[in-house]
Amino acid sequence: MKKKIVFFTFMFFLLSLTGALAAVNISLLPSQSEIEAEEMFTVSIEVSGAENLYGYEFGITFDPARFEVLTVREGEFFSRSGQDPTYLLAPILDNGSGTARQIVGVRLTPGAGATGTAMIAQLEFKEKSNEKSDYSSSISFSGQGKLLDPELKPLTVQESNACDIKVSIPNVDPDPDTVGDVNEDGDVDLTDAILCLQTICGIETGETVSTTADVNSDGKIGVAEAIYILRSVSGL
Ligand SMILES: [Ca+2]
Ligand SMILES: [Ca+2]
Repeated sequence: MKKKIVFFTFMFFLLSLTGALAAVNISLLPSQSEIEAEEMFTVSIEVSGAENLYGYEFGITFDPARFEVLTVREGEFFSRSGQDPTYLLAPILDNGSGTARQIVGVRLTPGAGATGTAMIAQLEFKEKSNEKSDYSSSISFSGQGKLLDPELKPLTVQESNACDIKVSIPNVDPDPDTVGDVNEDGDVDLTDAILCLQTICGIETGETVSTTADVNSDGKIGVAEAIYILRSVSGL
């Protein structure tokens, strides 16, 4: 009998411990699982199973050769779509080292935390690599991060999930018959070079700018084509 009491007491202790560690997970969720070169995308910080969440602090790390972070904004969940006042500290964005630090948000209504599953903040990124082929790269939390209740006591985070961004790079082999001929008139000449330079400067000419003139298989008409054409015209 005594053994049974000890067993049930132990089981009750285990169950209450499991309850105390009610799963609060934080995840990084990309807006798209696959993007293209130079495309912008967002990564949301989502909290699931939060009870009485009052404040948070996160850091994010990413490959600085491939991505840059543009902005960080607060998710609607934390302010209950603007009903409650909140404060988002200005994060420290360092695209040189590939970090977004001090992503800190706090609610300002005394004693009232947010409960549920939703996005608490969102980061906007841009792909910036000059990779020649498809690749995949992770964006992850740097360190543990903190979730706080209204008494500023930490909530236990069970899982922190990173995300992978797949980037597809257009890979078209240059066609010797069309390479450098930006306006598709059959010749590679100064007009093509000028069109390249106008394209680089964002000048709208109304002329054809054909990607079959691409010389370096990046799917774009730009500096590489201008240099190729000018060398070609000069007989270099
Ligand atoms: Ca031409
Ligand atoms: Ca090109």
